[in-house]
Amino acid sequence: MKEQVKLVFVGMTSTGKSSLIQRVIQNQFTQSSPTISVSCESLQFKRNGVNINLQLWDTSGSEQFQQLSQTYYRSCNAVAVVCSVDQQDSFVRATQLVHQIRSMSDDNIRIYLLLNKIDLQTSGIVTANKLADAQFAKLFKVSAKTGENVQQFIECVLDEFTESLESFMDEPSVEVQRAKMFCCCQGKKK
Ligand SMILES: Nc1nc2c(ncn2[C@@H]2O[C@H](COP(=O)(O)OP(=O)(O)OP(=O)(O)O)[C@@H](O)[C@H]2O)c(=O)[nH]1
Ligand SMILES: [Mg+2]
Repeated sequence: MKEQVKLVFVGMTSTGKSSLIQRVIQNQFTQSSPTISVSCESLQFKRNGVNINLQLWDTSGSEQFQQLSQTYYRSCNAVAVVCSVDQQDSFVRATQLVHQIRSMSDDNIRIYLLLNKIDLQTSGIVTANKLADAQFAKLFKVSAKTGENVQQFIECVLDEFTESLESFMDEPSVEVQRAKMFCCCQGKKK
């Protein structure tokens, strides 16, 4: 059995979305240029006997591609909303994005807040904590440059996906419930 996890990175331009994806895929940090349009990379994992294809979708933070980005987070399992410690505007943008994602996506979508570039300074942490609390989103303080907490974030996405899959499996399907009802009626007739 192969499951697909679609994780989309959104956030203001220059917050480090492409650099974070590069850290996950290649475990390196090199200068990147602004993303044009959308791109996707994928990685294979195995969790509790389930093969998982993790797709990492990179979107552009620039205005001209906003419409396009929306079409990607409409159909994904999880979104990483990226802010940067040195860009105050990125917190405002992150709040707008969380609202937009919630209004346009499935209720089951997981929203994570990533505070990137923590190698530079720690000044954005208080704002990011407040934002995460207000939006009920899990916060990861990360650095694409040093790699700090990046793997932990990916592990969390995979773990939460696996847990949701297991709880879904535990729920009796409509067919099973119907079958139970049917058996019950049969029993009473006898
Ligand atoms: N110090 C530091 N710089 C970073 C980090 N992550 C990214 N950068 C730098 O920030 C700049 C923007 O990074 P990108 O990854 O291109 O940002 P982006 O969010 O993909 O930007 P768009 O594609 O325009 O939306 C680049 O100069 C990166 O080298 C980090 O963790 N620490
Ligand atoms: Mg980019």
